[in-house]
Amino acid sequence: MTKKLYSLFLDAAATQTKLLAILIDPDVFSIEGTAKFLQEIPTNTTHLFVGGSTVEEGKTAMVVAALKEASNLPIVLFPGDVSQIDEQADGILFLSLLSGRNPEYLIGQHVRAVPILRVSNLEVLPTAYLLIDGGKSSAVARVTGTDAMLPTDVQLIVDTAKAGELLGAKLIYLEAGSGAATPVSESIIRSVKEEVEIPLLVGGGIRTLSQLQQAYSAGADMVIMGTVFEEQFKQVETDK
Ligand code: 1GP
Repeated sequence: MTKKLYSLFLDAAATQTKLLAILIDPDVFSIEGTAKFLQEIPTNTTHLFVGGSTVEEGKTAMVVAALKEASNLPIVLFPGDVSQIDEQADGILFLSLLSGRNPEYLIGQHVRAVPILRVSNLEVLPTAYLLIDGGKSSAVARVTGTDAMLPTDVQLIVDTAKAGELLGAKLIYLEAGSGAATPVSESIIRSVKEEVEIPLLVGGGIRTLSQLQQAYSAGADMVIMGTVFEEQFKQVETDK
């Protein structure tokens, strides 16, 4: 890849080109099915994200290696913790969970990541990460011991995202939680977009084309989809 990941985000935002990341959770991904999985995802996929709230040690490296081998798409780590950092990827979302007040996920894991990041070529993307209640208990809330923000607290969500930008985050990620019953609402996306200038990522519970388009038209620069393709692929495999 000649262009750096972050400049691709900025270019896309400037030209209104919408980005689509498919999230692969190494814990449930079948490495043998990599090529087939990549055929099943949308042709307009721009990024592969790899990560999960809890992933068996060593599994991320195997999945990233298999994806690198089979695809030219940029691979971005979306790690639940420091054990999921793998330097074969192109970049890493350096997530600070600003919706919560657990120091471990605000700064603790980050400090522990530095010895690894210092000697890797991963492009680090500082990301303000906000968990917003998606109508279902989420792994992020469970693992981090934090509460999701209430979707009705729009001003608090906007202020939190803005605080992230002022602290130096380069991306904002609005997360409803993997498999959420309700994705982040258009009004939340629109309100955050009006306030922040950095690229806006939205994920959690987005399953249909119309939900995807709604997120884009409300102002998401990138949408992240995981569960729907995980399930579709399992179905394809079962039907064989
Ligand atoms: C989860 O935002 C991502 O971290 C994707 O969510 O699995 O619900 O698509 P889904």
